[in-house]
Amino acid sequence: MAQTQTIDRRNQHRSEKHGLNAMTAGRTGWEVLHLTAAKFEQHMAQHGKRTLGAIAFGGRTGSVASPAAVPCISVEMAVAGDERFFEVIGGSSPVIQLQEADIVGAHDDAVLFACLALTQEHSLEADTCAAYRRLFDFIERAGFPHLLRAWNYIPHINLDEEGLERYRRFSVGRHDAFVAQGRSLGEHVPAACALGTRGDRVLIYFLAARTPGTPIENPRQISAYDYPEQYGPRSPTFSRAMLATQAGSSTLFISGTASIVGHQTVHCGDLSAQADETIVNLKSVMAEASRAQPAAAVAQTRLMFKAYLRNLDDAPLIKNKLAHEFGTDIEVVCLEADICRTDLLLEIEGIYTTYFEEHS
Ligand code: 3EB
Repeated sequence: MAQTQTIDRRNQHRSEKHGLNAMTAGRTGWEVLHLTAAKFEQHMAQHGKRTLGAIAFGGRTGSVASPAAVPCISVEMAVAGDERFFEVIGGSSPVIQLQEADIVGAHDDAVLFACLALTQEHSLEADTCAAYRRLFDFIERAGFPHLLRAWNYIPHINLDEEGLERYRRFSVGRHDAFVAQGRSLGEHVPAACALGTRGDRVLIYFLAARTPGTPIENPRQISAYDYPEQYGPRSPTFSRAMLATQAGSSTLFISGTASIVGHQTVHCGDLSAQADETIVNLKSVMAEASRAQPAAAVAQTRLMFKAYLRNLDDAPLIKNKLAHEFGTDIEVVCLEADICRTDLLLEIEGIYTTYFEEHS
């Protein structure tokens, strides 16, 4: 019943968009925000105490630091139309900060943010495996064993390293870590993305929860964890999306989504057609997720995208296509990044939040 309603409902409530700030200020629970540099400063001054973490895009260093007194990671990726862009993980007070070796993080009652920056010491697969195992130990010890979403940023992602592309080496290491920690390789793998950066360190950040989310697949695509061997010796360990609910709202983390049908890249070399196919895939995942939504009345929705483009000159076209398909009140940021298949020109990830009407 709910599946056909989500998009329409959002449009119906478009005029309420500016009520979001009031909702954000008075809300409890966690949320992901996408902010400009100016808004980030303002937001941190006001809400720093209940902030779990921040990710700065456009910066020059791939370092983990806490300039804003919260766990923070900096991703070297050019941002269309701006110097910097911030992704902020907002939580509820009290926020507990944690640090273990090279991992910094923070959690509130419901959700945990953790990040690390990796200097390559051995092979990329060995380093990735060790990093993922440390991250798994970290979230498990903190009491948040259920991975919702993982972001992976990898220098020279398409570079061949002794006969195997670095993305494929990364996939091997990640896969091995799931196996080594006794984690499921199919059901309940997190939503994720894997993109190239101009930096020199592998950056990984996680959102994890005390209770499991609901993984969502895309009927138009073979599950990534079932990809055939032609895409690498170990299949990528991610789900197409993860739905996480909290009191009053649900959040759909849509994984990096590209012009793939079945397991094959389609529209090689054609940016516009790849964008259209990607949008069909985004809609397909969202429709699939709406079937798993709680059967509560929708008060408002919010949709934001990060579009990764090999060429930032394509940003206006992508923004136009997304606005045309999803409405002009969506939030879109375009970032310059290499995509993990050499024939893909773009990849788009999303966060779709549904706020439910309150019951008394
Ligand atoms: C794809 O659908 C495109 O390895 O974590 C998208 C999202 C992709 C996540 C990952 C890879 C990953 O296969 C690539």
